Amino acid sequence: MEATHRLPAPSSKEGELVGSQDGAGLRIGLLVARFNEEITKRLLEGAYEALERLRVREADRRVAWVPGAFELPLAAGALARSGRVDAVACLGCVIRGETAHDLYVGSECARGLQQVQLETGVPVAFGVLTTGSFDQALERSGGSHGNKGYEAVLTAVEMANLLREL
Ligand code: INI
Repeated sequence: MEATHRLPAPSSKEGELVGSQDGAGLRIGLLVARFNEEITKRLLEGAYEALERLRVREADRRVAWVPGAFELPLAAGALARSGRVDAVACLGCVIRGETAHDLYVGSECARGLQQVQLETGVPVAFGVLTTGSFDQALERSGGSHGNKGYEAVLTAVEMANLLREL
């Protein structure tokens, strides 16, 4: 397993389909939330590393920032419908606070992103951390638990390729 991610490696028997992790020729959108920017910048670094390793060309990348995770679904919908990308990876960080605010932000973000991918048919990867502490977020953005930004790009590429085969 690579230190950058904790996703199981794809394996398939003859006759089974699995999306390739080759991003050459794919157009990938990255949306990043500024809230908890210290963490989301680390997720973005992981995402860029994955784009490089998976050979997604610089001209095929579209990167945009939004204020917080709550805004990710709206921007993901616009990008998915633009026809400019084959998949979108969304990066954000929701950390538990004293009130229930984070629960609303995190669940609406997840629900909204799932809705966008189901409605548009464009894969939308959920690279949004929902942690109980800042330290847990650090561990998952390039620490001992890998980098969810890297994973999100890997998922976006694999799903874009799989949809072409289905
Ligand atoms: N946005 C986040 O991305 N993470 C958080 O932890 C967070 N909390 O907990 O407040 C958060 N709030 C802002 C939210 O995403 C919206 O930007 C804001 O409510 C305006 O719509």
